Amino acid sequence: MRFYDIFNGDADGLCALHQLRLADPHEATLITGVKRDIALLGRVTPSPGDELTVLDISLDANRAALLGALRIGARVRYFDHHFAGDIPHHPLLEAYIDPSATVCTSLIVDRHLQGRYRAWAVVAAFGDNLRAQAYSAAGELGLDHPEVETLRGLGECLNYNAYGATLDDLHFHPAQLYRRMQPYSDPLAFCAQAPELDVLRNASAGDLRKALALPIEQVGTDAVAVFMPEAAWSRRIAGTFANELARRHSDRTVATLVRSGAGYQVSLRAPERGGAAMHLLAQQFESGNGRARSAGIQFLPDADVARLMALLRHPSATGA
Ligand SMILES: [Mn+2]
Repeated sequence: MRFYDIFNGDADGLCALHQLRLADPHEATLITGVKRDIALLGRVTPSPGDELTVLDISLDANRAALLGALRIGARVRYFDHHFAGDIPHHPLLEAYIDPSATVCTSLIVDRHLQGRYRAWAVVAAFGDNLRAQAYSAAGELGLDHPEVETLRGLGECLNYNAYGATLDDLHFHPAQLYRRMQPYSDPLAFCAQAPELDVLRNASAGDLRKALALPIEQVGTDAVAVFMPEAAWSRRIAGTFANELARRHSDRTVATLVRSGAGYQVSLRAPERGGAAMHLLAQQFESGNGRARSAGIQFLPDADVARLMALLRHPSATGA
């Protein structure tokens, strides 16, 4: 019998797995990748009796592989907050799925573990840009302000590291970061001892400086868009940059568009004060997906840019 830990390579995926494995240590084959690489379950060829733990990747996007694994007789534990569609009923499937906008996968795991490693869930919530939830969960831990800000920095660095078209764009393979985190039940101890964090902090600050120098386009009165060049730094910072723009333009929808061949990779953020559901907007395009506050389009062909701009101008017209 083998264990497979299959997880999104961002802060949320890493911290979800880390909490579960602190509670229930098992040597496992790690399957992960860049944040946008969500078709991870299909990379495993399970045998009967194998145990698969799947974290922070849409069930809907992995449905065929999931059904295949269950059919073979593998046991699957599935924690996620992305769009799932119908959740299959199967005696070998244990699913903890909550797509509400106020949770991330690590907070679902935290609930499951009754808060045992909550500080890591706080790190993940910051990484997924759920600041209100992160501060509220941190409040229950009795940490002082600088400690909470350290957790925020860690979450943002881990999240930043996962953005890229391929693993070559990243500073660290997410599995390598997970291995570095593994000995630490306390993220503050990890922060004090991990040189990787200095690398990520400096790199993200440098990438963000370049992004903030780009022109911001006003799209009607309700949205802003930034077009970014085809470069590894753009691909790495686009998500963090979109979060930063959303804070600076809290009443607007935000779009970052990174040039990618004959089109763009798009990140979308809802106005902080609430507004249209970004996943419904993204789903107007073939490769769009995500959540209400944060969504993306993997590849937007040049021919579709005008249509996206029109939808950003009048988001309610999409039913979003
Ligand atoms: Mn997540």
